[in-house]
Amino acid sequence: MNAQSSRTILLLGAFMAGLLLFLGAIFAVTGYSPTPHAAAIGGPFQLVDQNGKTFSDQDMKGKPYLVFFGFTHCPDICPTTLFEMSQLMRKLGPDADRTGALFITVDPERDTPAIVKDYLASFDPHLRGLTGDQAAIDQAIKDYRVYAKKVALQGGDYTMDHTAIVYLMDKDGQFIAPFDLQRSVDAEAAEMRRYM
Ligand SMILES: [Cu+2]
Repeated sequence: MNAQSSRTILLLGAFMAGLLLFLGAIFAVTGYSPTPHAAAIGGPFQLVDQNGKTFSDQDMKGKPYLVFFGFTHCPDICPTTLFEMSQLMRKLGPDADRTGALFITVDPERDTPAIVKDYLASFDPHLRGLTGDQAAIDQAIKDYRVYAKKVALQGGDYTMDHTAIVYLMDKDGQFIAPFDLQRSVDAEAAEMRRYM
């Protein structure tokens, strides 16, 4: 495992610990188990898709969808995750049109719509890549409680450390749960279909 993977896994662990604490706090205050909608993760956004068109959370109304934050220069976690999301979309067949999968960049400085479009050409066409101005991306990062940080590399280049959670959102854009891509694609498709 390389340094990038271990860092990403650490971030994943930190996020999950935070989420558990958050849900635990709700449980402590209310005295009963939180509904799946209790966790305030996600929110409205207005970004730009890989074709340069404005795209907002409203465009996903009526469909359950996945959200994943990453960047096109990512060496391994992002391509692997997008590949797994592509497999799920393929498995869903015609039902894929009744769901969605969003890839939101944490690196809008480099990830222009054209770059994102080029990058997504290697994946299932149901994947939509979103970028935008720094303020809009920062807001989405904050709303989804994503950790994203620029890390300088030798020679003036940089990479991004980022949370590698895949979020499952319901038809109304409410967060349901982190979506587990480490299982059979049949189990993943069955979970997606439950929320259609
Ligand atoms: Cu990545």
